[in-house]
Amino acid sequence: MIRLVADSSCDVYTLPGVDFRAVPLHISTDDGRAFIDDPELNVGEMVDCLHSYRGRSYTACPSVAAWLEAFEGADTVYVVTITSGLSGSYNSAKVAADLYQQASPEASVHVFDSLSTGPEEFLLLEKLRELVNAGLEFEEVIRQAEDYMRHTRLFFSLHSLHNLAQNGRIGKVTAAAVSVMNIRVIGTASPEGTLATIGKARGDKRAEAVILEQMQEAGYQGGKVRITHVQNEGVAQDLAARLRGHYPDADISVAVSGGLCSYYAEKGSLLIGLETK
Ligand code: X90
Repeated sequence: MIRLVADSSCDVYTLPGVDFRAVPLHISTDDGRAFIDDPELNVGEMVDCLHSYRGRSYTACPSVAAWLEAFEGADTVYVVTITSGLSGSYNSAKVAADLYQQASPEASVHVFDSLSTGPEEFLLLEKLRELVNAGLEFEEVIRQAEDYMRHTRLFFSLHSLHNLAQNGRIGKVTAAAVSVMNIRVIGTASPEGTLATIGKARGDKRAEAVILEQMQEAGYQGGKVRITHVQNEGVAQDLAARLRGHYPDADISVAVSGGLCSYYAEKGSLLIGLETK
């Protein structure tokens, strides 16, 4: 049996048309509140609660045991993790994959380091579903998926870098650049899978324009686009509508961020995963 497994940074908990498991990351506060990023999580409530919380908060990647449990029963497993540049999730999944293969030598497990998060990871999952359902062999699925990863990108617009800075996921210089009213930080996932800022924009309209410019520069030519947002549906839909204006046949969708991405991207954010030429 073939299974796709991803950590919950992919923003979805189900993936129709394939055997799929999402393994939750965990979010917690130093006053003892804990949020598990699974289908039961009320993401909106968590975001509001943390937005007004003045103490420290943290995240934790899936344990080796949690990954192992998600692999259980499958003989071919394709795993997708959030970037190893910002999380221990990939390392944890690799340890689990080795243990699983030791216990079941006939099993095949491959772990993809997305070097990204959210909507770019989701594009990879959709591609893996397509390759698996086309009946391709294990090595061929890996080869084509790796090639696909060279043709996708992630851009984002953030209102706050507070949670990224608090958890040491960005440098002090980057962190110092924000927290000014109405300023959005526009950025991308670097080739190493870390957060790279491109610039700042005043207001969502300007942020949208910068993102559209960046997409064009990255070689966007009407391929798939996956937009996720944290309590910013209007701007996300507006961006999608503008893209559809240029590319009426493009497959573009808008969805809300899951728990992990919502925690780090924070209120008002947009994340955009896209196919490039
Ligand atoms: O605890 C953990 O292991 C999880 C750590 C995750 C840290 C980063 C999450 C980023 C979420 C923020 C904007 C996009 C940045 C993309 C850079 C690759 C989304």
